[in-house]
Amino acid sequence: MAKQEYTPTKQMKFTFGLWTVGNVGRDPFGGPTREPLSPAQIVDLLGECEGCYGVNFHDNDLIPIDASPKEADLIKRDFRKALKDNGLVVPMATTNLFGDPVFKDGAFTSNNAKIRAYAIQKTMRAMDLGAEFGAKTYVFWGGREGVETDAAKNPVDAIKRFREAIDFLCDYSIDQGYGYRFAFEAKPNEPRGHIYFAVTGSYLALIPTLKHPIMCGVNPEVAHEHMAGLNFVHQVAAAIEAGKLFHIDLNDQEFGRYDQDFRFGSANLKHAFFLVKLLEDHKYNNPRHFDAHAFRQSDYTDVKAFANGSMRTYMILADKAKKWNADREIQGILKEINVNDAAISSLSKRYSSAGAKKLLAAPLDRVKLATARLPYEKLDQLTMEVLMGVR
Ligand code: GCO
Ligand code: MN
Ligand code: MN
Repeated sequence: MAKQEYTPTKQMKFTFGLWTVGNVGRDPFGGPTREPLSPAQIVDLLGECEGCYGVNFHDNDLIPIDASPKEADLIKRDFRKALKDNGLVVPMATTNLFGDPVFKDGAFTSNNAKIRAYAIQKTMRAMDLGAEFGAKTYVFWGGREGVETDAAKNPVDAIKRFREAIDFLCDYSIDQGYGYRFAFEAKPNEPRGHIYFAVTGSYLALIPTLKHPIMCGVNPEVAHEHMAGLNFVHQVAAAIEAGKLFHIDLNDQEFGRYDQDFRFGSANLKHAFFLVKLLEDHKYNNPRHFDAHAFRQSDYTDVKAFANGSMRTYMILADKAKKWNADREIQGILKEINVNDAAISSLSKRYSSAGAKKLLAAPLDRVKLATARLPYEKLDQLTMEVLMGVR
């Protein structure tokens, strides 16, 4: 592949959040290392990153929580102009239900009915704001929906309260004709000691119990499942198989560490490769959102390198996935390990009592079956060689 073919294209729907490239480098131990940029300036920065498709926001990334209506109008005007000037869209919006002290013990799952109502009210307003800019995906990340001690909250009530809020907000979206699809984002901890709906699978189990399951899906994030020590690719596969992968947060994370939000592909390249291969093989066509931020040491020129690098890594891995799929030796091994037998499959694929009887009588020799070759060392080495660029 020629070098310029790694250049990202709009068709890839690469997006960044205002809070990602606009991150000022604050951490729990130190203040900002970068001057804050206005939303319009962040859009200008992304406009300089070739192939970037869009920008997402929390309500308060765009409009500060205490802004006057007049201030809000000015910010929106500048933001809208920057979007137009830079040819960027807003595919996703979300609510900040974690930053303000009112949410210190949760939003939709708070023990206080007034705080739960305020969280729903704030989300309705944030949905109005997202719709104003054309967002069609609405993300729910329950950053404060959890506990440090289970003495504080009933975890069964928490699920019921969360469901109640989502059912209400689905109806609000329908009522307003917004056409949103809701995408739930799981995280096991940080900032809470324990967050409810800890993994993507928790939301996949919740969705069929909602009032409007069709409009609800998931927004898995690499780092969140890796924080829990899980295989992210398998979580995403479950979402794809259920038809629920509405959005994805791409970043990276060392296993067992704090929430690092590293540039996509920068920590676990092999996992990133299998993730990209999974998305590309299944023709994933929703936004590919980089929910990460540049190192605290970076200046804004380096932040652009971070944004360009995120997209470029994805493009390179997509090319590697193509190479893997086209590799004859790899395909030969896949053929060898995938043993097909139409006659036996016709008995085991769908139940019938006659078929079951035949299957019971089938001569399946376990000792012989166990001798089939599984050359996975070879297959994995070939995979690594594709990744290392020598094949
Ligand atoms: C995090 C989360 C957030 C969410 C965002 C959108 O770990 O802080 O990933 O960045 O993705 O709030 O809902
Ligand atoms: Mn995160
Ligand atoms: Mn995220």
